[in-house]
Amino acid sequence: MGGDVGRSEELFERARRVIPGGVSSPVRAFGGVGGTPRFIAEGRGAYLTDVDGVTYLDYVQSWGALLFGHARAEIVEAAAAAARRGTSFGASTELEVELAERIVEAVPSVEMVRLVSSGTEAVMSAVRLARGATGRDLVVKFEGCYHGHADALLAKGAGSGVATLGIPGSPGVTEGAARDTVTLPYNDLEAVRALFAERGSEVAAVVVEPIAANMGVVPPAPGFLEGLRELTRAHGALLLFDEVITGFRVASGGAQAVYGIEPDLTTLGKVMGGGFPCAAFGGRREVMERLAPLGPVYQAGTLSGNPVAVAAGIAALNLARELDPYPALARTAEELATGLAEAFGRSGIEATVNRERSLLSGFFTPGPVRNYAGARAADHERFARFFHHMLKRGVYLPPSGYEMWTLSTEHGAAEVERTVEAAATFRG
Ligand code: HOZ
Repeated sequence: MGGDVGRSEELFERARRVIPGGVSSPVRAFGGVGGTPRFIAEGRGAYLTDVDGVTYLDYVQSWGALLFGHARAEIVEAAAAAARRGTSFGASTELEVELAERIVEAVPSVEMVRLVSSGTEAVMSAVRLARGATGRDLVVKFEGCYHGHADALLAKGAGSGVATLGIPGSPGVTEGAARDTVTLPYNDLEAVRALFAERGSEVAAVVVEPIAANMGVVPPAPGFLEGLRELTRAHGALLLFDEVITGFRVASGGAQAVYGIEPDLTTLGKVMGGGFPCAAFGGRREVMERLAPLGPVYQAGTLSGNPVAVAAGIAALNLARELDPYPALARTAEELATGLAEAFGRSGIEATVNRERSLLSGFFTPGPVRNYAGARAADHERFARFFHHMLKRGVYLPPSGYEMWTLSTEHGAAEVERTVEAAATFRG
């Protein structure tokens, strides 16, 4: 059960002297919920243990990177074996060819893929490629979606930590970058139609999370993704699905396989790296062939295709292929979502639990939550109280009402029951 935080407090104080805010990534600082961020000593399956020896049921799972829970033996062994053969070569390996082949085989629209080290890098590079391939500058994105922290994608309203901190954008993003980015409301196809009617010939790419998961979870409205596909095609713009979260999490083929829509470009990360820094962007051959060294669009990286990360990624994708965990994950998410909604209902707490496949999150609002305005209208102070209520009962939720709750294959009936029981005693 949540209790002593002495060692975490000590470490946080020490960290703040040498790391801005004491963290390597902003949301981890608990700014959205207050209190002391837990410093983690180790993880096993669905559980984390912090440096004070307290064990928590973990719904962060490295922000979606872990599909098979913490320290899954097959993944750890694959990475360790690769590391013993050398940790980085800066040259091609058989393993990276294998991972690329596995991605091309699994993700319907991807004919060629380039490996990189993070989701941010993947989307940033895919946007440059889209601009290079179309000869256009404008990028359209959606409020509350998060595509990493590259300038073009941070401008004018992003989700995740930017939403948690309640900041409109970021100093340091140039006016030029902001000018070349248009942000529209998620699920508002009419707004996209109007933008294309006015500036269609300027649009290089529409970038979208096919299931939004950085403003809490917001599923696409029926027809929204289909409409984006039609509009981009009609106007010679590229459609970029950011599947860093959904790729290999909602299905092996990602959200595009679930909805039957083929984007021109796709970005992947998180699950495909098995918990290591490994990400990718891919798409239609003729677009990908514009990349250096074949084409003029430049992109590179010393640690791209790193053999340890790639070995871990292949092990994760092997598990996904062998176990086909997706139907069970979606069922677990459904049970959890239903249990939470009933618990809040019994306590008279106004809440909306959004779920799509295995992705879910709760909002303290009667809802419905269909876009960022809806997510913002939720009671985030109540979420902060709920977060600490759960933490005290040993359940570690993402420390922000703008983040999804992540399930792994190690979350089963016992974990759902424990979570719902803890939520049932929350009084607001
Ligand atoms: N942007 C990530 C959540 N959507 C947070 C990454 C982290 O803090 O590790």
